[in-house]
Amino acid sequence: MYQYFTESGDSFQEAMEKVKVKYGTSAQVLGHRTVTYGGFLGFFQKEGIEVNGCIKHDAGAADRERAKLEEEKRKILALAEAKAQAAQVKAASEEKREDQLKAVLDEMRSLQEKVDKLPEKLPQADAGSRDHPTLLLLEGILEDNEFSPAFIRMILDRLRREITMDGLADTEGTLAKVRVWISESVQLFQEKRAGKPRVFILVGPTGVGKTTTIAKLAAVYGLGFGGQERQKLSLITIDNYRIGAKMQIESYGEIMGIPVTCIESYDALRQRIELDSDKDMVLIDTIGKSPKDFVKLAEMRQLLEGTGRPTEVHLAVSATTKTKDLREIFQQFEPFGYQSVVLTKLDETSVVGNLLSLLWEKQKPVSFLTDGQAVPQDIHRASIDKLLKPLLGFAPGLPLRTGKET
Ligand SMILES: Nc1nc2c(ncn2[C@@H]2O[C@H](COP(=O)(O)OP(=O)(O)O)[C@@H](O)[C@H]2O)c(=O)[nH]1
Ligand SMILES: [Mg+2]
Repeated sequence: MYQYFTESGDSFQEAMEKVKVKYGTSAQVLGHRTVTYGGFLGFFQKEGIEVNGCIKHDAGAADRERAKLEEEKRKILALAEAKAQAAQVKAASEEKREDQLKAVLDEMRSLQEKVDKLPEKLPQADAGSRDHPTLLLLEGILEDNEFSPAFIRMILDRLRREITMDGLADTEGTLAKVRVWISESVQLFQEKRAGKPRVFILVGPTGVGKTTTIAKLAAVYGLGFGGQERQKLSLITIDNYRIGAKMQIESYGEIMGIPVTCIESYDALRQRIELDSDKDMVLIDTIGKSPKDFVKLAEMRQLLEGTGRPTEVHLAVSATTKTKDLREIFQQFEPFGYQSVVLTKLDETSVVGNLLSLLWEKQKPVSFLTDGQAVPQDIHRASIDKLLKPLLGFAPGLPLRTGKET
């Protein structure tokens, strides 16, 4: 059960102080914004900061406290009775007995008041919410961005270890620091110049945009799109399932003036690579539809390594994939020894924490990002700025929550 609150002050610190005094340390701050308040008819208004958040009422803790008080009450009643009996036995003066009873009754009354007030009372903070408000704020922001629990733990542990209480009081500064740590967790793929032709194989689940990405890459490397030095290219596809797929890549090749070969056997692949020895780069589009394709892909990679060509395997994953499926895909394609990841369809999602968490967990660099269907403009070399741009809540003025309620 949550109770929501809004508090304002001249500064963020002042508003936070009010929150702490009013709601205690179990209050979780969800966001803040600049507001104008006070004044009369628009004059003498002040600019301040409004903080909003919620308090989680732990029903269990309230029940436990109530049970404890009931037990105490029972004990006191028993004690009162025993005292009353003892007083009678001793036949002490009437006055003294009354005094004793009065004291016991007062004690019981105050206890009863405590019990009555219980539902309005703030619950005991649990271990997590005893944390500094900035840590709670950050935890919420990271969760909103769908970072994995392991990633969030890594960031919070580092904050507890490296940032002092004074440091945490500077919320903006702490947010900026965490953004830097997130950026440091990302690895960018470094292209190596390791001989000719460079063999670039794109693997990945069906429908993530591999063929489209190969066409975009053909424009980048083959036509020098985006400032890249122009290279002599050859395109290969092993997608023989669909006539459409073959035509799709062939028509791109034709438009760009880049030769396209559709291979069906290892011999054909070996021959093609031999023939392409004058090329700077060979781009290979693949298909991963059935287990048979996977066997074929793994064997193809071995075969290519056998030719002594510098072979790079890149895994294409769609940014719209659910975390659980992403994990499975990363695992499933592990046997191909992919060195890098291409993130596709970034235009279709607003959260990237799940992707960033997995890349960090698997220690895989990112080579390219795609953010639309248009060939060739919707492809970009992976950069920290582009990857971190969708992050919510890390810059002033940006929304702090995705609007999702817990
Ligand atoms: N929104 C969006 N769609 C894309 C992107 N890349 C590819 N697509 C679309 O995804 C669909 C499948 O693409 P395709 O290249 O055939 O996928 P493949 O099966 O992996 O080869 C097509 O409709 C593409 O236009 C992207 O970056 N953003
Ligand atoms: Mg395809």
